[in-house]
Amino acid sequence: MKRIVVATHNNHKVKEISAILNIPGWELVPLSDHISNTIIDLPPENATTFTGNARIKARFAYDLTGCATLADDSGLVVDALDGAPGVYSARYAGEGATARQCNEKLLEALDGVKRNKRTARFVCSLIFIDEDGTEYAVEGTCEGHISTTPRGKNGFGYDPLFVPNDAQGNPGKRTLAQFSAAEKNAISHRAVALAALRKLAFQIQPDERIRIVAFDFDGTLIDAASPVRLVNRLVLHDHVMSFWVGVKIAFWGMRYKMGSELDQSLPRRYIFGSFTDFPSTYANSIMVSLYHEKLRYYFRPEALRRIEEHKQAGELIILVSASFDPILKEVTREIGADGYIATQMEINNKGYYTGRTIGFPPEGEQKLVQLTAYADMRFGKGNWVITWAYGDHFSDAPLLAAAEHAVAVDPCRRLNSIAKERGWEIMPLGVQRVKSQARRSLYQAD
Ligand code: ITT
Repeated sequence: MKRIVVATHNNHKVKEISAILNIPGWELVPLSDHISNTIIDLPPENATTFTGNARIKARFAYDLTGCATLADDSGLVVDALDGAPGVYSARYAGEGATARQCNEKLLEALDGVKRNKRTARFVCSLIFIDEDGTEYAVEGTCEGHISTTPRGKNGFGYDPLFVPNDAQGNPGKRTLAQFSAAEKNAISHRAVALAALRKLAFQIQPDERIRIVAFDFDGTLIDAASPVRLVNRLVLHDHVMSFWVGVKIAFWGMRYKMGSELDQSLPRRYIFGSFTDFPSTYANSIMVSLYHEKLRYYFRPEALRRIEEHKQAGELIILVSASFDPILKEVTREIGADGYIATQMEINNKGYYTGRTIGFPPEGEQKLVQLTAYADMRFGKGNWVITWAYGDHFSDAPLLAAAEHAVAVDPCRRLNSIAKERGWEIMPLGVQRVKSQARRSLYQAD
């Protein structure tokens, strides 16, 4: 993934920008994280325009890092105050003032001003500097008015006082702090500016829906079942699980692969049952090393090839797997996927796994339910579509059915017949299997 360094110290901005921008193949990294967790002072913002200030921040970060850089300068422009606080929005009530103090000062300044004279707009100027130094400047606004009392707890800065107009341009009712994050990200000045940037610098049209490719992990992206491999390791290597429990789960794994209707919580219960005696950090390190020492050698080359093709076509890769969070996090990082959904296990306040899951694990119909919730939150309702879905087991069928193109990868017998019936693509049984020696050679370059 290529990096866009975001030149800001405002974490709210980073959150909003990350939720909106989503450029396939690029990741956003705050400047302080890029420079190994050091807080770097940004230069003084002494320009008189939003664009001028955004350019000061962007140039500074670009000169410092040599990476593609994005800077946002934004603020509130109130008509009755001749455009104040404007470029001084962050320090309207003095250097280092809190958002609450700025809001109080604004209410005082507008004391006695009638509702129809309280019109205002948020402005966001963005400067994006590409890796080769090319600069792109865009701006977005959000029209509304200033309410007479602060309302709502979401967002930041002047959100509790700013009431955006409704879709018809009439005065709205709720303040931005009463909007959910997704609602704000659909209409804000930052969203408008970022949509313009997506078009200008990345040629992505504003009305184009985000195209998601959903990939199951076990049996689909890899030619193995990670819970079964984990059990293997816990029995033979870490000696924290008894041999007979191991045999029981191996047998379960064989029947699962053949497509039997089975209780999917069984391996999870045994695995996390054996983790309850030591801290979750240790359990996580076992899962991470299992990935690096074993699982990554079982990637199906054809699946990796498909992923690269989807990335080239500008689609986002989201892994959806009932396997465990620490494993999926590693996979996502290594293959440069754009996100993942995995089983989250509960950790108690002493830092030990309790053996219970947080919410439902993403298996069966839950895969589609959770992917929908994730995408609605990240991209906004109606802004995305599942173009392709890949799975190997009949329990993946609801997810596959929701995609424009479904692919049954080396499928169990039941998924094989569902796929034939519905005309889904079938990646043939066994064809993608590579001897483990050959698999290793795939990674010799690492
Ligand atoms: P950086 O300079 O580090 O990016 P900052 O918060 O100082 O962070 P600005 O100089 O751009 O950023 O000041 C923007 C101020 O305008 C910000 O502190 C808020 O008070 C206000 N503001 C900007 N966008 C806003 C939004 O979406 N909602 C509420 N207030 C906003």
